[in-house]
Amino acid sequence: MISRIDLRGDALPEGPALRDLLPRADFDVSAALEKVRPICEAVHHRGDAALIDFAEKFDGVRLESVRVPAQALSDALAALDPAVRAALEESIRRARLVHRAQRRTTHTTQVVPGGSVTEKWVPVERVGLYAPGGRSVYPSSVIMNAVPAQEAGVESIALASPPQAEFGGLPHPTILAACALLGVDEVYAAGGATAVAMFAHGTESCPPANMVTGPGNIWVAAAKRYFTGKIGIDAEAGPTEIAVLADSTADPVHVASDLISQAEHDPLAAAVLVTDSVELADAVEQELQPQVAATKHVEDRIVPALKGPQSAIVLVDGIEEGLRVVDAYGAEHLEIQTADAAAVADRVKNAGAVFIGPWAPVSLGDYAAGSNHVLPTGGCACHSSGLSVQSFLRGIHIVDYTKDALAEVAHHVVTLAEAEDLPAHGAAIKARFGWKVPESK
Ligand code: HSO
Ligand code: ZN
Repeated sequence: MISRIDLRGDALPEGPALRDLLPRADFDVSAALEKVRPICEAVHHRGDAALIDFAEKFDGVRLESVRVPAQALSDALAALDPAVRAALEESIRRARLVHRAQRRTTHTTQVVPGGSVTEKWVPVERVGLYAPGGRSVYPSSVIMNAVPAQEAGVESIALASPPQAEFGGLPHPTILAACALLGVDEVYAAGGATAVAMFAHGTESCPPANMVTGPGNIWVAAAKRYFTGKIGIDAEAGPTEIAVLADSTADPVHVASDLISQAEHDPLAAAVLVTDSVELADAVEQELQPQVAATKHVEDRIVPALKGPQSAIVLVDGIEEGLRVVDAYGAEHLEIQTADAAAVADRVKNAGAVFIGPWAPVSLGDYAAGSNHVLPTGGCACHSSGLSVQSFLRGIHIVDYTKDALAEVAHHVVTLAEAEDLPAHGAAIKARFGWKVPESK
C-alpha cells in the first residue's frame, strides 16, 4: 500500500541531495501554462461572454449572469443544515481570534534626530477569492481565505466558485452559505482559470481585483502564474501533503488515520511517515489496510495517493535524523508524534504548519483549530508561509527628514551616487544646498 525509503545507516546527505531522496508529487504547472493562455486571453477580450461560454463548455450549464444574486446567498443560508452552520460559525470564530492577533501596527523608527521612517500597513484594496467546485467543495476554505482578508481590513472582497449544473448554474450551496455567514456578498459563478482571469482583468459584471487567493487545481495554479506581476497571488497551491515524524511512543492507529485523512483529498496527495521505529512503521502499515477499507474515497483518491511515488514511510536512525529529513521535505502539514513532541516541534525549521502530539491532528487544523489551512505545498515551506493577515497587507515606508537631518547624511548619499555612476542622484541632494555637498559634522 505504501513504499519504504530506508535512510538508516549511511550518513544523510546535506540539503538538496537529501531532498532528492524524498518523495514528491509531479505537479508541473509550467506544462499547464500554454493551455490556460487562450482561456485567459478570451476572458480578457470577451469578458462576461467568454465566462458564459466557458461555463457551458467546462461546467455544462448556460448562465444567465455570472454574478450570483443576493437572494441565492440568503436562500443557501436558510437551507443550510443547522449542525453544519454551527460548525462553520465556530470555525469562523476561532479563525477570527487567531487572525485578529496577526494585525500589524504602524511603527516609527527615529533614525536620527529629525529623521524618521514609519512603516504603515495598508490592506490590499480589492481581493478575489477562489473556492473550487467539483471534487473539492470546501466551505472551510472559504473561511480560511475570507477571514484573514477581512481581519486585514480589505474593503472589497469578492468570491468566485464554479457554476454547478445541478444547482441551476449557481456555485455549490454550501459555498454560498459560507459566504453569507462571512458577509461576503459579491459572488460569481466562474471556475478554474476563467475565474482567475475574471479577477485579473475584470469583466462587465466584475471589477478587476488587485490580488487573487485560494486553492484550486493545476489550471488555477497555472492561471495564477500567468497573471503574476499583473495581480498579487497567495501561492500556487499544489496537492496537499502530510508528513508525520514519529517514534515508538506514537499510536499507529492515530498515525495511519492522519495519513489517510490527507490522502483523501487527491490521488496526488502525499502522505509521508518519518520514523526511527521499524515496529511503528510495520504497525502503521498494517493499520492502513482496515482503515482504508472502512472509509469512502478509496479507489479514486486514497489508494492512488498512498501507493503513488509521492508517499512513503521513511526509516531513519533517530529523531535527530528525522528532523533533518522533515526539514529537507518542508511539508505543508507536519505532525510530531514523539516523546516530548513540543520540544521536537520547536526545532522544526521548514513546515507550513506543525501539529504537536496526539491531540492535534491535521483534521483539527483543517477545520477548527483557529490556524489557517491554506499552506505552502511542494517544499515551498522553506521560503513561504501560509495565508495570514500579512498576505493581504502592504507595508509602506514613509520617510520624513528635516533639512539638518538630510545635511548630516548628504555626503554619504553623494558618495554612493558617484560610486554607482549616477551623478543626477547626487545632484538631487546638492540642489537643496546651493549645489554644494554640505560639510559633514
Ligand atoms: N487539508 C486541506 C484543506 C482542507 N481539508 C479543506 C479539508 N477541507 C489543505 O490544507
Ligand atoms: Zn484536509
